[in-house]
Amino acid sequence: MLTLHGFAYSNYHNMVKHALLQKGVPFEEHVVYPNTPEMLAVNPTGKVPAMTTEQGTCLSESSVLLDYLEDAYPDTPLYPANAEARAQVRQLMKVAELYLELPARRLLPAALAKIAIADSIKAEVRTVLERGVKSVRALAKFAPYLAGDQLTLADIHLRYALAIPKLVGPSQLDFDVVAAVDGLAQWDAMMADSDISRKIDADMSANLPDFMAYVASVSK
Ligand SMILES: N[C@@H](CCC(=O)N[C@@H](CS)C(=O)NCC(=O)O)C(=O)O
Repeated sequence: MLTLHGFAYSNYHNMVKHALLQKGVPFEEHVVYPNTPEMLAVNPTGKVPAMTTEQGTCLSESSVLLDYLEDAYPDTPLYPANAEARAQVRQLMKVAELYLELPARRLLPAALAKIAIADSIKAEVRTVLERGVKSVRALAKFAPYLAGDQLTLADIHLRYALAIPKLVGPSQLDFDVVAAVDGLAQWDAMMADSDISRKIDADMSANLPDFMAYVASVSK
């Protein structure tokens, strides 16, 4: 059986877990934290998530894992069949990662461990987030899903890419990224209202004490 390595508080882990559940692919979860010997044994970067395929190959990088699942388990596709529409889904995913998730992540130490961050860095992060917000405004169709009437990987990716901007935006920048895009709050509520999202959110809450212990152990 396929194994997903990581932990339930990780938004990147949850993107892949959501896709696995959506596609109905059987898998087991191996709880492991970043940069530990166990994680490094399955992913040389030490980052979460990684996957061991049914054939025993170790793979990492969430976008690679998502594409692998589409290739290896084509039933219940999460990309549209049409090449342009697929590219638009990938464009939304890339925008969410580069201009929302990654910049917001720079403020995570401030939000989680109360580590001081320079105002100049906060200003840089805000500029990039504004680019992301403008792009989502332009690209998302909300019909009712991001790319039209079918749920795609863009929806799954953005749901979890928004986790960090939602956490750090209001607390560190006084900037509510979700409220800044018309329709995004309604889409976010729609995405939360599924058995899969509820399971992932419940697993995430249950993992919080262990995750905070991990954060405390690496912040020493
Ligand atoms: N580009 C990676 C990013 C994964 C990532 O940043 N994961 C976080 C957990 S949510 C992590 O492992 N952080 C530890 C570190 O950066 O050392 C992917 O898409 O899988």
